[in-house]
Amino acid sequence: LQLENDLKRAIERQEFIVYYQPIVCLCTGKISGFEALVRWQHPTMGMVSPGDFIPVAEEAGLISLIDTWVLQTACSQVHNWQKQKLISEDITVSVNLSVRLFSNPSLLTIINETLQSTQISPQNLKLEITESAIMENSELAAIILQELRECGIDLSIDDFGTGYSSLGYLHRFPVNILKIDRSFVNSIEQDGKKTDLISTVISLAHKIEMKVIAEGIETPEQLEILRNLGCDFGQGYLFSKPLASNFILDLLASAP
Ligand code: G
Ligand code: G
Ligand code: MN
Ligand code: NA
Repeated sequence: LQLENDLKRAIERQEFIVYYQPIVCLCTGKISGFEALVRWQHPTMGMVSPGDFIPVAEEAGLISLIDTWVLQTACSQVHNWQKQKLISEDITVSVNLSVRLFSNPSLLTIINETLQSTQISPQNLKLEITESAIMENSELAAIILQELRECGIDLSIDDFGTGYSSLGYLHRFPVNILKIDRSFVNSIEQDGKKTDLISTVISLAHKIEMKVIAEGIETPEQLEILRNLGCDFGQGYLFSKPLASNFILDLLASAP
């Protein structure tokens, strides 16, 4: 309950920070975009992980507010980097959408207002939605996803493989990127079955014109396997952990 009360004041007290984790093109090795990941700098508890406070925020009905703040912050950050010519025009930012915000009737308005006020193009924004968010109300989800796609926003299925849905089902929805959950990437180099599974997922995804991002790449061996399987993009500690914006600047300065 204390945490819930603290959360209520966290936005106005400016205790949230957005970290950015690079998403790398496995063909070129170049950064293609960043995933925005929220952090909470609690005044006495220190850094609280989203894994710990997001469930509390959902319970307290605060998650849409937090997500909207992250969306706004990440879009204006990208606009700033673009304006200063620190990133090229095609670099994207991926923002996580909670089930709550996803099914909020004002979602489209929120997104459009954010694009307008931050002056970024819809092509620069990607939204990440979990399988469960889609499954919860799939008829409504299909409509919302279609509207978002019509705005020109790419849609990613986050944590793919951890839910109950299959690609055969998901491909009916207008989503165009699949993020393979890190539990499938973890120890792939010691597990031929995992490699076969990921290989099948990548082939199927490509057949239905979806791009694939592998999450949680930690070793050069994992990277090599995934690259050979034709995986399009990668994300993980091997490239970089999620970083505060000023550290992203250092990373960009030292990038090839
Ligand atoms: O960044 P981290 O490693 O701790 O993230 C833990 C979880 O929190 C992940 O599942 C991630 O999707 C989620 N998460 C991180 N940032 C956000 C956010 O801004 N909004 C929502 N809804 N979830 C987030
Ligand atoms: O659920 P979602 O994919 O949005 O969350 C991403 C989460 O994965 C964040 O908590 C982020 O900090 C974490 N993460 C990113 N890269 C790695 C990695 O290489 N290894 C591990 N174990 N976690 C990672
Ligand atoms: Mn995500
Ligand atoms: Na994920």
